[in-house]
Parts: sequence; C-alpha cells; structure tokens
Amino acid sequence: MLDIQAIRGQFPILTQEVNGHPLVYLDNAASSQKPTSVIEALEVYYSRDHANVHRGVHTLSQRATDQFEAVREQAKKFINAEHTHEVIFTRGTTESINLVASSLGKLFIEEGDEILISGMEHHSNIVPWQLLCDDWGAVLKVIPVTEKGELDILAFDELLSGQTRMVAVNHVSNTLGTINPIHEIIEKAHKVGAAVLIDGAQAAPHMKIDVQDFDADFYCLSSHKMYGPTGIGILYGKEYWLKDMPPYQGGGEMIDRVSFEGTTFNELPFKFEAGTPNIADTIAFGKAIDFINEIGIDEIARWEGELHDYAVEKMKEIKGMKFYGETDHKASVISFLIEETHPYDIGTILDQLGIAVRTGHHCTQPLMDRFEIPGTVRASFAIYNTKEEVDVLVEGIKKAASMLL
Ligand code: C6P
Repeated sequence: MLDIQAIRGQFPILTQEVNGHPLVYLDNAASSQKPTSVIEALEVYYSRDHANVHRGVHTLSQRATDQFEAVREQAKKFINAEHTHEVIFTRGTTESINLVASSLGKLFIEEGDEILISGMEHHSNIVPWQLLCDDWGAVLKVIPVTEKGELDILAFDELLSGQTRMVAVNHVSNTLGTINPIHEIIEKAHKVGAAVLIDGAQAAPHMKIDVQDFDADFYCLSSHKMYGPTGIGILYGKEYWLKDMPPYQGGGEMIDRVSFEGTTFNELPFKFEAGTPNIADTIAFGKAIDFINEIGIDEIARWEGELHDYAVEKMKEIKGMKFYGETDHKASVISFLIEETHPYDIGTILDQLGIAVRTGHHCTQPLMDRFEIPGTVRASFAIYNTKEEVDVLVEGIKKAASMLL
C-alpha cells in the first residue's frame, strides 16, 4: 500500500500556499515537481564533485565522469536498451527529435520520400519533420484522429507505403492522454521498411518503457516530466541507426581527431554529444530514476489511474462538462471545456484558488483545429496527488463555471 503523504513529504514545493490556498499542483504533464533527493543531488555535486567530464585525469573530473556515466547505465536499464551506447543525453525530447530528423535527413531521405506523423503530435514532433521535408523534398503525411481521440488505424494502414521512411508518433498524447498502440504501429511500419520514432515524453513518467519489447528505432524522453531536472533528456536509438547517422552538432566531445584537412568522429554515444554536457542535471536525473524505481512504475500507474477515474466520475456531474480524449486507454491527463467558457478564464479562477492547471493549445495546435476549439483546460496527475486535491479541483471548476456562465 502506497503512503502518498510520505511521498508528498519528499516534495518541499508542495507545502506552500498560493493565493492564500494550499497549492494543488495539477500541471504535471507540463513539468513535474522534484523530490528532495534530486534537489540535494545538485547541491552535493556542485559543492563537492564538480569538474568537466571525460577530460581530466584528476580526481574531481574522474568523480564527475563516473557519476555522469553511471546515469547512462541507469537510463539504459530504465528503458531496457540493449547497449549503454544507445543512450544519448540531450536537452530533452525536443532536442532528441530534432537530432534524429536532422541527422537521418542527411543519411537517407530523398525527394518524394514520406514521413508519417499523427494529428495528435506535440509541435516538437511536427516542426522538425517539416524542416526535414523542406530540406530534402520529402512529403509529410498525417494519421487522422478520431472523435474519441484515438489514432485512426485504418487510415494509418492506408497511409503506410513503400515510400514511408519514418513514422513518428507519441506514445501518450499530452493533450488527450491517449495511450497509442505503439506495438502495432511499429510492427506495421517495419513491414514496409520504415523506421519509427516514439515521442515518449508523456509515457516515461507513467508506464514501463521497454524499447526492445516495443522494437522502437528511436525513443525520446525528458527528465523534467519524470521528477528530474530541466535541461536533460534522452534519445534512445538502435545501434543499427546511430552508427551510420552523421553527427548533429560539431565540437567538443564528439570528435576523434581534428585537423584542418578534416575531422573523424568519436564512437557512440559521444558522436552525438558535442560540447560540455549538462553534468549536474544528468546526475540529479539519476536520483529521479531512483525515485521512480523505488516506488515502482506499476504502482505509480495504478495510483494515477485511480486518481484519473475518481476525477472523471466527479467531473462528469458538472453541468456542461465536455471531455477531450475519451478512449479507454488513457494516462492520467484530463482535458476539458465547460460549454462556451474560455479555458484561460477557468484556469485563472482556478489559480486564484491555488490550483495549477494548464490552459490553451498545449503545443498541439493542429489537434485543436481538429476539434475546432481554441484550447482546453488540462489537469494532469503525478504520484504525489491525492483524492482530496481532486475534490478541491472539482469544487474549483464548479465555482468557475458558476461565475462564468
Ligand atoms: N509538453 C506540455 O505541457 P520538452 O519541452 O522537450 O521537454 O518536451 C516537449 C514535448 C514533446 N512531446 C510531448 C508529447 C510533450 O508533451 C512535450 C512537452 C509539455 O504538454 C510542455 S509544452
């Protein structure tokens, strides 16, 4: 049995009042809060161990390097990659996707090739592919989204062809909460010879990630949505692809030998890690992975699922409530509108009550266009949220609705 109060006790930020009310933090899909172990790791690192990594024979550099590389090993286990060198540190999901689109574009995209994304992608999994298409004359195709907020798999089957080079979809939609059938998508894409990139930003904090079981070619995630620091994330890539992909950026750690006649590149994973990396945040990210592992990802999923179902049952009773994303396969994200009220107005009233939710298009403008709405109000849960907080949210929404309608 989970002790949620004990877990909450590890998050100092949650003890404060906002606008005269106890903070109810329900914007976890944007970024989750950090446990003391993560915060302290940053302080310990900077007060005791800081030096540049992979560069010095001296003790501090060795210490920093050992801690930094230990997190790569931890991350490899967390996503069950086959090789440690298949884990590339990036600034986050956005940079991971840009790396793949930029590098793979140079490797094997030709005019007329097709890139398949979906109608529920975050802008970070749309724009890099548009840039690739502009650079190489490829064509962007989009899997439509159904009224319930699922991918239209029949349409996907029809869109896949021998011309498809890359399928890039999210594992979990940040706006709808939909868990996409990535096993099926990857299997079908591989049958036509396409590579698959999975944007796992919203999945990694909430469910077991096993890149070998998924058979994903690339998998991307961000530490800051997983109780870790901002500015650090992972690109997993199969060795099969990474070994042939050209570097993304030049300089620093990514070289083997530089002369004015030409440069040879370092081995994996360093070929893709130019410049001094984000050492401190990487080390603290390791503590965030420990935090998740100590509770257990299945326990986290179970509790968040319970909160989600409890919230939906109560919110359903609010007059004029309309949910966006109504599939049975959902993570703990609830997007909604109430009749004609504007999401910003609801969000502002909730903030006055100390409740943090996200409002707007959630960086998924094409999805908003699909539903012909300007945006939604989104409540998203993490392991430290409670049913009492759901009750506060529900009362807050009722109050906002009574003021606005
Ligand atoms: N979504 C949200 O409020 P970065 O910023 O690189 O860590 O993650 C980008 C990103 C990519 N894909 C998905 C599915 C995401 O949800 C996000 C980030 C936040 O929904 C901030 S816009």
